Amino acid sequence: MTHPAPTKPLLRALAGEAVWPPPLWLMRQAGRHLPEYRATRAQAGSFMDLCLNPPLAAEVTVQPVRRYATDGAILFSDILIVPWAMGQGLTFAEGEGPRLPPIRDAKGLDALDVAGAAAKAAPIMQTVRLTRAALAAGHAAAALIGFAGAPWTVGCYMIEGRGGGEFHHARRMLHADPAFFAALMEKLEAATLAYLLAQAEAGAEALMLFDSWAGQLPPRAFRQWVIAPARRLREAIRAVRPDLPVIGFPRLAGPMLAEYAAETGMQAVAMDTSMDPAWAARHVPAHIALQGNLDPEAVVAGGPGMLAEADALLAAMRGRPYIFNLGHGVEQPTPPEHVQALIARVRG
Ligand code: 1CP
Repeated sequence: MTHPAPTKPLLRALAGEAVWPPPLWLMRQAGRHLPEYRATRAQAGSFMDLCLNPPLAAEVTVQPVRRYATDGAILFSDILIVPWAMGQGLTFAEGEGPRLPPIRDAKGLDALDVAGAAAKAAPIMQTVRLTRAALAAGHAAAALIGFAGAPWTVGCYMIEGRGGGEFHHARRMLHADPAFFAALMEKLEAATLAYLLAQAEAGAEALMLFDSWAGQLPPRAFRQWVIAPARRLREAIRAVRPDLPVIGFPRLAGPMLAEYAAETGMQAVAMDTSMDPAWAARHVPAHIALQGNLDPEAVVAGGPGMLAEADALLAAMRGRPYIFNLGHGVEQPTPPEHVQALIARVRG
C-alpha cells in the first residue's frame, strides 16, 4: 500500500526531507509558562483532572499553536497515565511532582491490569480526536504528536514511587531481581504499545517515545532496556500503521544516541541539551531527522545570547532533516515574548 506524501512541514521532515526553515515545536510548550494554560488549569482543578477532561485537555494542547503557530501540537497528557490506567495509584502533589505507591514485589506486579488500561485511558483518546478536529478547523499546518513514556523511564517511576531523585531502587532492581524487573518491563511494554496504537487510531499523526532517564543505564543495560524495547515498539507500530512516524528521545544517552538511531527504526531522534549537534549530525544517519536541542534556560534569559545559540544550532543542522526544539521542556519562568522572538529567528 502506498501513502500520499505528507504536506505538513513537521511530517515532511519526519519523512526525511531537509525542510528549511525547519519545522518547530517545543517540549512542554503547553504548560505553566502560558497564562492561558494557568487559567484553564485552574478551571479544571488538579493536573489529573485536566488530563482526564477531553475538552479542556484539547484546549491546552491547542493553546501554544494558537499563540506561536508551532508546526507541532503535542497531546496534553503525561507519561504516568499508563501506570495509572493499569491501576497503580497516582497523585500529583502540588509543586512536588508525581507520587505513586511503589511496586517492588509480585503482589504489586500482579495487580497491574494491562487489559483494563484501554478503558481507563479512553478520555485521552477523546482528547486526541477533539484536538485533531480543532487543528483541522483552524491550524491546518500543525501536526498532532501523540506520545508515551518508554518502559525504562516509566518503570523508574513505578518502582521508585516518585521522581526528583536518581531512581536508586529501579536501577538496583535490575541487578537484584532481574526476573521481577523483566516481568514489569514486559507488562509495561504491552500497555505502552496498546496506548500508542490507540492514539494513532484516534488521530495522532506522529508519536514520540520519551525515555527521559535512559542516560541512567550503562551500555549493556541501555541496549537491553532502552534500545530493544524501542525497536520492538517501533516495529509493532509499523506493522499496523506503516505510514506513522515515530520520534525517539533517549535523554542523556550521549554517544549511545548513534546506536539508538541506527537500531530502533525511528524517523527522528531528539537531542537533549548536553548533546553536541555537530556530533549528532556526523553520527546519526542522514535520512533520520534530528530534533532539539536549545537550552531551555537560554529561552528564560532571552536576548542576543538566546539568538546566538539558536543561530549556532541552525548552522549545525542546515541541509539535513531537522525539527527545531529545545533540549528539554520549556521552563515555567519563560516569558512568552522570548519564545516569540526565538521562533521569529528560526523562521528567518
Ligand atoms: O502542575 C502541573 O501543571 C503539572 C506539570 C506537568 C505538565 C505540564 C506534569 C507533571 N506533566 C505535564 C505535561 C507533560 N508531561 C507533557 C505534555 C505535553 C507537553 O510537552 O507540552 C508531556 C509530553 C510530559 C512528559 C513527561 N512527564 C516526561 C517526559 C519528558 C521530560 O520532561 O523528561 C516526564 C519525565 C514526566 C513526569 C512528570 N510529570 C509531571 C512532572 C512534574 C514530571 C517530572 C517528575 C520528576 O521526575 O521530577
